[in-house]
Amino acid sequence: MSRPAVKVRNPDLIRVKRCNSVTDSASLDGRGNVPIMELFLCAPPMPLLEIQEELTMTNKFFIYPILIVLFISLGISSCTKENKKETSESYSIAVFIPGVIAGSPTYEMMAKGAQKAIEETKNGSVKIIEGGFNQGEWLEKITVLASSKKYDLIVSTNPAMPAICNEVSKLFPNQKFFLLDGFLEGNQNIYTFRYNQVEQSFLSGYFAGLITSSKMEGANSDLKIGLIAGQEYPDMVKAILPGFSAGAKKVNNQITVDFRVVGNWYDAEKARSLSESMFNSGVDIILTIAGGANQGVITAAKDMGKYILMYDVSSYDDAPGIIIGSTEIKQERAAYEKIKLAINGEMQFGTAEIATVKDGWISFDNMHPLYLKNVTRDIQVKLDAIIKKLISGDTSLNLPVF
Ligand code: RBF
Repeated sequence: MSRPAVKVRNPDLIRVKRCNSVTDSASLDGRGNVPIMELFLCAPPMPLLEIQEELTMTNKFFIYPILIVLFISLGISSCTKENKKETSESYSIAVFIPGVIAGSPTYEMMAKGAQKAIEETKNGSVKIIEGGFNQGEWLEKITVLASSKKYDLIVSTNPAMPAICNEVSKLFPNQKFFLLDGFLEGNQNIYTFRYNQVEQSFLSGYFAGLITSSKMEGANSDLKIGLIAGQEYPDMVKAILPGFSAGAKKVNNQITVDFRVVGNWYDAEKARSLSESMFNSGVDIILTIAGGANQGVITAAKDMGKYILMYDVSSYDDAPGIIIGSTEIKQERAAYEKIKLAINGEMQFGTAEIATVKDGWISFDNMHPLYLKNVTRDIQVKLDAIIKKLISGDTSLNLPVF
């Protein structure tokens, strides 16, 4: 892990290093300096005293008190250095994007939040790394980041990342991780922040149920709604799909969900053809959670005069009258606020937080002018009532742990 590199004014001091752990190049900062705290921790104070022997009596009079203060302050900072950074404003983050940013709202929001937190940190630095769509390479890429020991914190997002980072953590036990949209408890170097996606998809399903049961222009008489996912993964099949179905069935128990999987997070053409087939089979609204492939779903809905429901970030303006509903998660805020905590040494590593509607981390964008214009008033009123119940805590939905 990189530590605040305090510039050593007297290069001779570097010669006093005696501890093996500072002989490896990873312990040097980018300019080849040994971080002074590390120097202090590993080398006994003796060498500094040796240097003092050369000082004149007059100098000693002034220098000793300064050295004592320096020792005390370094001693205090070394005791707290594991988890506390308040002694220095230097902080270095690697943001690992498991995929690409373009087209993936949760990734974009994470990157923005991290940048904002670092902009407010004197001597802070952030490096954003796109890991690409080959998921088999992510473990290796995270390993490379951790082994560089350059980053105080590695930040990432998606439900697959906790297991990957847990593996890397075994090899690099000093590396800290902050993982959004994922869940892992008990690793003292990992803090996770997961959204209650049962609540989020329940809201989506309830809204889709109201639309398919309605007499709105794009709605037909079939009680069928759709969900397209980039990939089939535990959170999708055990939280999002069941929540979506439960929400719709709260409106009408006869409603069925047509669930399809693109197989990746970028193939818009495949997503378009899947959507076309779903709309042809009687689906009138699709919830799309497919990253860059969402564009294909939107194209099909535009061509066929059907409806789209977005997830995580509201984007009504991308297809007015077609995108008619959207949940939102406050991922940018979460990245920003939690990284600030980490910088201040207050992140609760080893714990896992669940973010809910009640706590304000998940919502439905029911104030957007295009929502208010395109969705009938009776549907708005019914949706508002459910949102209110989740906010007040009258209704809460359990997120399974798996
Ligand atoms: N969501 C995206 O928007 N883009 C992606 O590239 C993406 N890749 C994912 C890869 C894996 C292995 C998993 C488990 C999920 C991925 N997601 C992706 C889904 C994302 O993390 C999140 O669950 C959904 O966006 C719903 O909030």
